[in-house]
Amino acid sequence: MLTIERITVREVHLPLLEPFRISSGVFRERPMLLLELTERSGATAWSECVAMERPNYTAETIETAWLAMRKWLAPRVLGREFAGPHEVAAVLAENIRGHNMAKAAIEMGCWGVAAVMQGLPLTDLIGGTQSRIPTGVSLGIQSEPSKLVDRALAAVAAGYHKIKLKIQPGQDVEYVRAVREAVGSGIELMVDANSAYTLADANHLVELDAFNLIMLEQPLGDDDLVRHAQLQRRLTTRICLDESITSVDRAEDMITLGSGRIINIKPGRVGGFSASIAIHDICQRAGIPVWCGGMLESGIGRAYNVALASLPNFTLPGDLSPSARYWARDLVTPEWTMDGEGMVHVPRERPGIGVEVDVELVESLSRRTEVFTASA
Ligand code: OSB
Ligand code: MG
Repeated sequence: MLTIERITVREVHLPLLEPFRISSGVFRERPMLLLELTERSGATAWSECVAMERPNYTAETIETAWLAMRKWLAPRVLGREFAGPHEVAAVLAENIRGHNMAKAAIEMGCWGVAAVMQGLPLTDLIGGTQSRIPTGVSLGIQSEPSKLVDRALAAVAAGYHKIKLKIQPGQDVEYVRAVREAVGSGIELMVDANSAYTLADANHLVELDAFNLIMLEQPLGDDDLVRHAQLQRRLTTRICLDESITSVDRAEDMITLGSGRIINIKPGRVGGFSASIAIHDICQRAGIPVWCGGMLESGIGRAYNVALASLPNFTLPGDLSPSARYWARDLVTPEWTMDGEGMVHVPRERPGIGVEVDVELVESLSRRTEVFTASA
């Protein structure tokens, strides 16, 4: 049985070590919502809501997520008896459309609590099979190719298994060419457009086929599977969908339509672990590789991503960079690190998410806090 009696939500802002620019805007700091869930037994777990400050990645923001949690989602869950965390997603979905990141924060927190209660590391609770995950890095758009080359060379030296370059019209082919020439042919390179192109750019995007990229992530509209299928037919480079995959059905649609050949699974975007695991399973049966994307998470959200990425069909390196890539100081101990072979270790030393939250630090950074309880 699983009964959540209290959810504490806090808003924390973490300054990024350097600005991160994608086609739809620049992130200088990471405002985030952190949840602390308390179960009837007294067991607790932290989770993170990956909604951004502005609606430039998905429609959700930290404001809408807070509202959805207060008005609809927390009341739905609090005080309710679940047989286990696998039941939570369906209860949150019933007659509440969208708000996937808000739902995911609560749903994943329930998986975290269940792991604590069962005395298991989160990876074991969900059937993880990998103990180390190859790490990738996502490099933001730079003002000139040489700056991107410097960062890419540093990433190669650091041992990352995959280098992802953010692109947008005007900062694409020549940047990618410069990086490919600098790093050589043996490095796994990919690009991510965050929906910056249209089908009218197809001839231009075909030029990327020359650089042996492992994939082109989300070139077209976030809700556009049909044109992605048309574009995929013109490219030899595999399309990977990120923003477009918001549910299990959308993953099936991608496979049916041929809109892409790889999926970036971000648990927040699809509403949590249940949907993530279902998408993983469908893709495994269909021969579609998946990998775990990132949303500039703190060490709390990263713990869930690492556990998820331990499932067997996460066969490509994840955007699971070490804490020190993003923050002067992360919110967890130990911080997330990468070993000498560019791997992040799946923690199995303790039950739950595998890292301790620095509660004093979180409290000192909290700008607002709200407690939701069953009786409230
Ligand atoms: O598209 O994957 C993306 C960050 C913010 C919003 C969207 C994306 C990203 C990243 C960051 O690529 C990956 C990371 O967390 O390291
Ligand atoms: Mg992406």
